[in-house]
Amino acid sequence: MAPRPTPADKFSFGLWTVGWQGRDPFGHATRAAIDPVESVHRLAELGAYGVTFHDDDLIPFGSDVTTRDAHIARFRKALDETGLVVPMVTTDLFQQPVFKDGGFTSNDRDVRRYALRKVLRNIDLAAELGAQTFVMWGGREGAEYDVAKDVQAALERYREAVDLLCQYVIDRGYDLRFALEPKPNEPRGDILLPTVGHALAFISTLAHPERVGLNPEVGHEQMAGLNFAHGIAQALWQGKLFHIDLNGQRGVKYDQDLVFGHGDLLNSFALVDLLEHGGPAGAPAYDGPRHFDYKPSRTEDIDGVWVSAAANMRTYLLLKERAAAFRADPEVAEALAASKVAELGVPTVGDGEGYAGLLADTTAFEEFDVEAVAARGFGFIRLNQLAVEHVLGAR
Ligand SMILES: [Mn+2]
Repeated sequence: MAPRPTPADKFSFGLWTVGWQGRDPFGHATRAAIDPVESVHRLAELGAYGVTFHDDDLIPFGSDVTTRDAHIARFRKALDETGLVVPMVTTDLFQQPVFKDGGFTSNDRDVRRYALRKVLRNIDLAAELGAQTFVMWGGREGAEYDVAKDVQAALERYREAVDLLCQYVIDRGYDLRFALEPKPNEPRGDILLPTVGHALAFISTLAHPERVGLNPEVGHEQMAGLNFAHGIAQALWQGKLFHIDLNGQRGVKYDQDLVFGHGDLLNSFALVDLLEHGGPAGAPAYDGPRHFDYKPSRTEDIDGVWVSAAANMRTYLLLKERAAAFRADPEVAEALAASKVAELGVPTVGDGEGYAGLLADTTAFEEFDVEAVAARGFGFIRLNQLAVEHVLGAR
């Protein structure tokens, strides 16, 4: 008995996900292209609420104005027919050969100016379609050769670009925020802003940091060997989780873009628990779109594409159910207490106590029984086993 997705679940998909034809560096496409209008209808039937796209997913690169308008009109009609919304639009500064050394950070100034013009045009479209978030994944902003890229200058140009785009959005009065998407490598040997942490540090240097947050992707952090749920927790703590890309990845290797939960299932459980119950008093910590950025593996035919799209949503809802059961289990509550998980929420030094009070407290040091406290176990394995058993449906 699996829960059925509804628009209230706020599931969204990129056109490029279900539309991926299976082309990889070693092989040709294994599937035909899908008309974006068909994707909108199929995703709506499956229970999604939103659809997202890169400019070039919807409007073939180089289209003249009449052709561009026609593509947008057909897409709008499909949105009207299905009720699907466009919560996010993103930019393609990676596919075309002109961007082979990047868009905002290409060594070639003319390319940088062209990239900004392309993005400004796409921002107008995002605002027209009512998107609240504009995602920027700088897939080509990077290098293969250390001596060929002045990284400090590249970061300066990256900042210049984001500052200019923020100013544009502010001056136009658009209700649009930017979300940077970190990735460590692929397609470039090394990509700038490789992890959540790097991107957060970069944002703090911007002219309008309040307008810029993150769009972290499960697989991108895991490609760097990092804990995705931890990265999301820090993004939430800093008020920077503007959007999220859910998918699956099995360890430090090429970007797999598997179905959500088909990689590290336990970390996916922790992630869903965090998103759904990690706010104040168990409220959702994140209320934005649950956006899937995955690729139906090239072994799948067109039916397999829609099966995989449904699988993302079903897995999310099953994990949400399991997380709720975990939170409601009295034995879990008892194990959480024994592990002092909530005690970490208590400030280490009391209100008004300061270092003077701490220095005056002999129980904190002089009379503190180091050996007795060191001998106490935290019971984390018991707690984690309860989580595993809930994920397995054994409780
Ligand atoms: Mn990916």
